[in-house]
Amino acid sequence: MNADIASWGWNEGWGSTLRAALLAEPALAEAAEEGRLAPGRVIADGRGMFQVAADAGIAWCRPTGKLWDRIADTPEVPVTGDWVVVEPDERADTWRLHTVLPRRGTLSRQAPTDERHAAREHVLAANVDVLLMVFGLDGGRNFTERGLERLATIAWQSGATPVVVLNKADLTEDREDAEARARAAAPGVEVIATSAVTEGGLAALAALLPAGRTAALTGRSGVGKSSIVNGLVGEEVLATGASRSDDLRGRHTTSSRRLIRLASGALLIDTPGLRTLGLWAGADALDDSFSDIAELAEGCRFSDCAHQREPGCAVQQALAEGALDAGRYENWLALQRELRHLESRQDVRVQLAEKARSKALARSIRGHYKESGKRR
Ligand SMILES: Nc1nc2c(ncn2[C@@H]2O[C@H](COP(=O)(O)OP(=O)(O)OP(=O)(O)O)[C@@H](O)[C@H]2O)c(=O)[nH]1
Ligand SMILES: [Mg+2]
Ligand SMILES: [Zn+2]
Repeated sequence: MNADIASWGWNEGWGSTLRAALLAEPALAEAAEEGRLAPGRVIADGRGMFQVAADAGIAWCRPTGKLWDRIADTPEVPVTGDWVVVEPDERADTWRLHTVLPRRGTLSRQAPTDERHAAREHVLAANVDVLLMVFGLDGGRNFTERGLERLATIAWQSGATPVVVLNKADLTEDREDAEARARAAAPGVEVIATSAVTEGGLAALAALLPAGRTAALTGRSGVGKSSIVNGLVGEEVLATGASRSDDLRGRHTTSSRRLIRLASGALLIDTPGLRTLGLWAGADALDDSFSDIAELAEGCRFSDCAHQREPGCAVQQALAEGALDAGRYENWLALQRELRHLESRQDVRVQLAEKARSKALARSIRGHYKESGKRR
């Protein structure tokens, strides 16, 4: 496998993104002219440090003070998958990271905070082309249609093409039933059943991962994300967890994100399992994950139909005729409520920022008058 950044997914498109980013920052453009800077990809991240693969090699990098002042505690902090500009230095243990190139898309959830704080975005991975939504067919909560609908909503927002992976197919007799349920819960999304143990389905999965493309795996802890990566690599490159009993449910095997190259040239981001997946999305996010309902809604008599008790509601009619599953409809309503609630919390945040700004402005105006008063 070659060590150049093309093998990490760099292409002409990123080349022009880089040129545009340098144009916007003259100081960086100058350093780049002098050959001191190079593009690289974040392949692991943790605690303000970022492991970057560049043509010069792989090194842990630290953002410059100037960059960190601007992005610390914001969603702009680099994550695995990001393309960045670094300053390779063979004499140093760590390199300096100067800037993050604009992302093609982010996989984001709502950061788990309590209601007293403003809603915040938690970026899980960046620049993902294919999102593998992994579930486990070992019974219980490792595969539910409602969980899939939530994850698919997040997936469509990421800009990646979602794929449903029903793993642990060796543990079920009802594989076909599970596949049918997945297809109904995620219309238009490819569904693949796999087993990391028998390796069944892994070839079909690999066929969806072309060279130079980046896929990320997401799903609950223990569904087999890291096992699938190992199966695709053909080697135990990642630690996997022993099957857990219920009292150990809280334990996660993977604790940080990592980007891994396959011999085929495809790139895979393994992520830790997450307990909560709050939506981070705009109001129209459900139009993709619930495209069937969005389509039905176009046939409602009133354009502002809430699809609950209105006359001439095509959604209610589909429910009554059994063409639309009641559980799916209820979840759609619930996710809609969640999005509206998120919007209102974001509004609060905007209001607070606005308030802080006008306060600061008032203070500086007051200061100005004081100053000029003194001078007079
Ligand atoms: N029977 C069976 N077991 C599997 C399969 N895939 C994974 N496992 C087992 O499930 C357990 C969890 O697998 P991991 O790959 O660590 O799961 P994970 O999704 O990476 O979990 P986190 O890193 O905690 O998010 C391990 O004991 C695996 O051996 C499968 O297809 N069939
Ligand atoms: Mg794992
Ligand atoms: Zn309606």
